[in-house]
This record gives sequence, C-alpha cells and structure tokens, in this order.
Amino acid sequence: MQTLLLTGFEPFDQDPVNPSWEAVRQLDGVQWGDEVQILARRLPCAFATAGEHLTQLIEELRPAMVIATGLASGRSDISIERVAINLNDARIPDNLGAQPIDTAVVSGGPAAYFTTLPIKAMVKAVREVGIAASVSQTAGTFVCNQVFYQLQHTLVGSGIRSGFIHVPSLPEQVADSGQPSMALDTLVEGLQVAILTAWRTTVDVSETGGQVS
Ligand code: PCA
Repeated sequence: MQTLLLTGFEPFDQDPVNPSWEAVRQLDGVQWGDEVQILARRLPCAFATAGEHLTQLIEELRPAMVIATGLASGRSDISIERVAINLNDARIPDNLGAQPIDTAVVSGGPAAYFTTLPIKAMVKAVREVGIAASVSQTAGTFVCNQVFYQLQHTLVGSGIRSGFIHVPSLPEQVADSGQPSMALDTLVEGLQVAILTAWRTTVDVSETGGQVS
C-alpha cells in the first residue's frame, strides 16, 4: 500500500476555519483498493515553520505523491496550480506575525518550479463531475506559494510527483459579501476526483488551460 500525503492549512487572517483543512481532513484514511491510502495532515500558516513541517512529514510518511492545498479567498473554483515562484511578498502577516517582503523562498534556487501533477487531466475530471475547476498560473506570494515552492524544491529529481491546489471560501465565510464560495461537500468531492486523477494519470492530456492575459 502506498501513501498519498495530502495537506491543508490551519486558519489565518482571523478566519475561524480554513476550508482546505476542513476538506482534506475528511479524506484522511481513504483508500483506493490496496493501491494507495490518503493521509491528511495540517500545516501551520507561517513562513518560518510550514515548509519544515511538510519536509518532516515527507521524511516520516515516505509518500509516493504529495498534494498540498490552501484557501484562495475570492476564487470561485478549485484551482490547480501550475507554477511556484521563488518569492515571498506577504500582503498580511502570517500566524507568527512575519511579513516578508520580496525575499527568496530558497536563496539561490531557480526562479520557479512547475508542478509535476497532470493538471489538465485533473481539471477535466473535476469538471466532468459538474464541479468548477481551472488551471491557475499563480499560487500568489504568501505561505501557500512558499510551501509549494519548498515542496517542489525538496522533491526535484526524486520521482515523487507533487503539486498544489487552491480552494475557494466556504459559504459561511463570505456571508452576504458577494464573494464566491463553494460548499464543503462539493470541495471534498472535487478534491477527491482531482487527487484520484493525479494518482492514476501519468501522462497529462493536451487541452488548453491557458489565459490570454
Ligand atoms: N492560504 C494562504 C496561506 C494559507 C492558506 O490556506 C495562501 O494562499 O497563501
């Protein structure tokens, strides 16, 4: 039985919940036959500790695939991230009060890493079950991008595929603000489809997921 490590984040920016953790915790222990088991773990939302925490989990659990998730408030769909950049530029302080501006995630590291997940196949499969999904060209410049970059940096050349998925807010987080949201059950189903597709697809499909600008 192989292990698929799935992470979500603790709440941040005064929110009581983080939908990424609320969704992935429901997938903890899920098995697909005797092929693979999902282990869900929560990461701190802090530049100083999140990446180290994830590296320790990888050493401890020896996963065959790693998928990290986080909240992107303001987005309306499950967004499968294509690229992590070597840059921290925090608009708000993290949970330890740190607010790095224009620093490198890994000093001397490459400018960016691409995901090693089959993102087009994942988007297609999630849409096929009627759930909104898209390829995202930026994971931002906050803790999610930092963790995504550190993940790709740690696993480069290892043969262990990895990537990042951003999820929208939950309906109760946006109330009457007019901001987009997605129900928790939908999130859980969409993530499960995306992850299973990532696990089973070794060659990505060729479909557009780009943007003109
Ligand atoms: N979202 C933030 C950090 C933690 C989370 O869930 C981000 O997109 O960087």
